[in-house]
Amino acid sequence: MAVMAGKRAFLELLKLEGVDIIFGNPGTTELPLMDALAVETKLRYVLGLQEAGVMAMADGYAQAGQRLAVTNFHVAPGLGNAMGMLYDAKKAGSPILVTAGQHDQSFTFTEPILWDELPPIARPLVKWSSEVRRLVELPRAIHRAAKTALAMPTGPVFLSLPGDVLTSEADLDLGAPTRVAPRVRGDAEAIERAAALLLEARQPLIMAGDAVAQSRAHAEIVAIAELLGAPVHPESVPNTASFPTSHPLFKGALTRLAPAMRAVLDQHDLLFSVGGDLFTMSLPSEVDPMPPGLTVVHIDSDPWELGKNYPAEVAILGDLKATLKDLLTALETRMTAAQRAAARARSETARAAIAAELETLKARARADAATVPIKPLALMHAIGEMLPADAVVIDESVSSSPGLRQFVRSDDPQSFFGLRGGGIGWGLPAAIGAKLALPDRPVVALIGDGSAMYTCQALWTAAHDKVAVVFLILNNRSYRILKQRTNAMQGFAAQTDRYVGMDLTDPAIDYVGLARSLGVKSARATALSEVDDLLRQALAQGGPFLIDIELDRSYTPI
Ligand SMILES: Cc1ncc(C[n+]2csc(CCOP(=O)(O)OP(=O)(O)O)c2C)c(N)n1
Ligand SMILES: [Mg+2]
Repeated sequence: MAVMAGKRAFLELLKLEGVDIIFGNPGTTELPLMDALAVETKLRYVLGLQEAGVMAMADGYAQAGQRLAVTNFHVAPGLGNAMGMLYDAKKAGSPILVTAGQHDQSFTFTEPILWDELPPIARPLVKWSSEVRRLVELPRAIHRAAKTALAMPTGPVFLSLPGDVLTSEADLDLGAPTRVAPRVRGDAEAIERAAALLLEARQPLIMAGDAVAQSRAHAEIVAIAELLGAPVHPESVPNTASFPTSHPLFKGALTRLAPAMRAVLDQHDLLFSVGGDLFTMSLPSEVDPMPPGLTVVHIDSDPWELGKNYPAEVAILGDLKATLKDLLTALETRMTAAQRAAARARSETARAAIAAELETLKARARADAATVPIKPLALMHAIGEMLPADAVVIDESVSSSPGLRQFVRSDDPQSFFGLRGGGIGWGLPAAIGAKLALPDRPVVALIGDGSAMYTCQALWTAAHDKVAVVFLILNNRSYRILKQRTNAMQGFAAQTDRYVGMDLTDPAIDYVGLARSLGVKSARATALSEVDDLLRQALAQGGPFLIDIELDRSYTPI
C-alpha cells in the first residue's frame, strides 16, 4: 500500500498491465493526467489531432502488436469523435482500453460545458463500459478492463475517469494483472465429428477467418488444407493474413456480394469456416449466399459467430491453434488410403486452377503496366513486385483492391491488416499504430483518396513522432466504389452520368501539399515507373513518406 494520487496510480496501473503508449487528445478534464505525464519516463504519450485518428492508431497498434492499447479522450465530444473508429475496433476485436476524462463528480449535476454521461455513449461498441467513481476502485477497474479486453474474444472496453478520481489521493494497493489463458481446446467429441465430415466431403472449401492469424495458427490451417486438398478463401471481410497468400491453395479474396459468393459456394459440398464470419456482406440480395444443404463445419473463438446466420452441422468453440492441432490429429488418424488419394487428386486440380487464375490476372495487369493514368490492377501487381518480403500492408484500398491479396505476399500473421468494420478513415492512422508496434518492419498503407481525408490529421503525428510509414494514396479523385455501385443500379445516375456527391474535384485535393503542410515528405506519381522509384526512395529514407498516385477514374463496368 502507498499513498498516491489518482493520476499517478493510473499511469502505474497501465505500466503493470504492460502498456507503453497512451494515444490521446487532451482537454481540461485530462489535465491532471497530462501533469502526471510531465514526470513519467516509461509511458509515451502519442498525440493525435482528432480523436478518430487517435482511436484508429490505437487499433493498428493493438492489432499489429497483439497487445493492449490505451486511448485517452476528452469528455463527450472527444469520445463522440472517436466512435466511428471504435466501431471498426469492435468489429476487428481489438483489445483497447478506451478512457475519457470526465468532470469532477461534485460538478456534473450542474451540467457543465462538455458534460454528458460517458459509459452509455461507448456501451454499444465495447465489451464493458463503466465509470470509476472512487479512487480506491481504480486498481480493480483498470485490471478488470485490461483482462476483459484481452480475454477471448478480444475487444475494446471503456472507462470514464472523473477529474476528482485523478486528483484525489488514497492509500492504494495497486493489485496485479490477470490474463485468461487463451489456448482453450475445442470439444474432443465434436472434433471427431468434424473430422468425419471433412473426410467424407468430396469438394470441401476452407474459409479462413481473422482468428487464424490472431491465434497464430498458420501452420495448423496450412497442414489441414494440404491434407484435405481444399482451396482456401479468406473470409468475406478479411482484415488479417488468415492464410499465407503465396500458398498454392490460396484462392484470393471473395466478393462481398451475395450472387458472387453463392457462385463460389455452389461448387462445394462442405464449407469449413476456420474462425470465419458467415457472412459479412455489403448489400442485401434476392440470392442467398449460402446454397441450401451445404454442410457447414465451424470452429471459432467467438461463440457469437457460431451458427449466427446459418446452422452449422458441427460448431466448435475454442482457440484456433489448439483446436486445429487436435483436428489435424483426428484427420490423420481417421483418413483412409482412398481418402488420401482423393485428397491428393483434389489438391492437384485446385492448385492448377488457382495457378491458372493467377496467371490470367497477372497477364491482365501486365498488359496495362504502361497505361497512363495507372489502372488499379496494374498498380496492385507492381506493388506486389516491389514490396520487401517483410513488409506489413495496411489496406484501405476500397475499389482498387482487386488483385491485392493475390499479388501482394502476406505470409505471416502480422503481414496484413485491413478495414474490418467498414468505417473509412481507419487505414492511414492504423498504419501509424502498426508501425509503432512493429518498428523493425516496413509498413506500407494503401489508402483511397476519399478515405485519407477522414483522418488526414494523423499525418502530423507520423511526422511529429517520426513514424516511418509509407502512405500510398490511391487517387482516383472520387468515391469510386460508390460510383460503381450507383452505376450498377442502372437508374438516373447511370442514364445521365451524374454522380452526386462522389467526385473529389473542383478543387482536386493536393495530397502532396497536404502532407507537406503536416510535415510529411511527399511526391506525386503518374506512371508505374514513378511509383517504383518513389516507393524504393520512400522505404529507404527512414521517415514517413506519402506518394500520391494518380489512378484511372473509370468506374464502369463494376
Ligand atoms: C465513416 C464512413 N463514411 C462514409 C462511408 C461510405 N463510403 C464507403 S466507401 C466510400 C468512398 C471511398 O472512397 P475512396 O477512399 O476514394 O476509395 P474508392 O472508392 O475511390 O476506391 C464512402 C464515402 C463509410 N464507409 N464510412
Ligand atoms: Mg477514391
